[in-house]
Amino acid sequence: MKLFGTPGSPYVRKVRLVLEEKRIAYEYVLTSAATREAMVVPLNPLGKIPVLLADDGRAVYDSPVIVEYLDGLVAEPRLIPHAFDARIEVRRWEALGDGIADATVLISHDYRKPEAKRESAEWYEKQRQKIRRGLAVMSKDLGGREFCFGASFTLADIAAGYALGYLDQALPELDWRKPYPTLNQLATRLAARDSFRKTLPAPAA
Ligand SMILES: N[C@@H](CCC(=O)N[C@@H](CS)C(=O)NCC(=O)O)C(=O)O
Repeated sequence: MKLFGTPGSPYVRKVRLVLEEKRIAYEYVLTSAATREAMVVPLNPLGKIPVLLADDGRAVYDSPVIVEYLDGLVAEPRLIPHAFDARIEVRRWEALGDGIADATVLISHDYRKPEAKRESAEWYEKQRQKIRRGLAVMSKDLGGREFCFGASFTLADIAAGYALGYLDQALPELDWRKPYPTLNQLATRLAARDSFRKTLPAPAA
């Protein structure tokens, strides 16, 4: 199986975390803006990464669908519970992580534009509010527990961990750790796992 992506994409890291946790062998195919048209578009008409090319030849996207595919493909360790309520809770955590990552991607991409072409201060504040509100709910729902959902590691922890890691990398000035000490502890615990260490992107040069 092949995963198409770039180390800078938080969604690609999320999928790599799942592959590592489930110990699924894969070939990581690096894409770039220059190769995207030729490599990604034939697999995903939306032209977005990550895309997974499964061994049976099917292309799977986007990251929530890839994660579901991988969790169904290899039974253990199960990252998305079967039970309905538990499943919805874990997927809600995933949506929170993805939403925080979405707002962070928007801000960090806009930062790279020349100043005159950047979005307004109100737009930036709106994105930051989504991040802050998402963090507040993550913190409240985590409470004093070790795992984001239930008594073991699930996709909920991957979702929180990849989003918090991406915040550190893309928006270090947001300094979320002080206001959310239990999320800070969670992020520190997760960062020590092999899967997180192995997929940590190199700092920007
Ligand atoms: N919801 C998608 C988001 C994927 C996404 O936006 N990927 C970005 C890279 S971080 C991308 O490929 N952007 C190129 C584009 O939008 O054309 C997922 O979870 O996979």
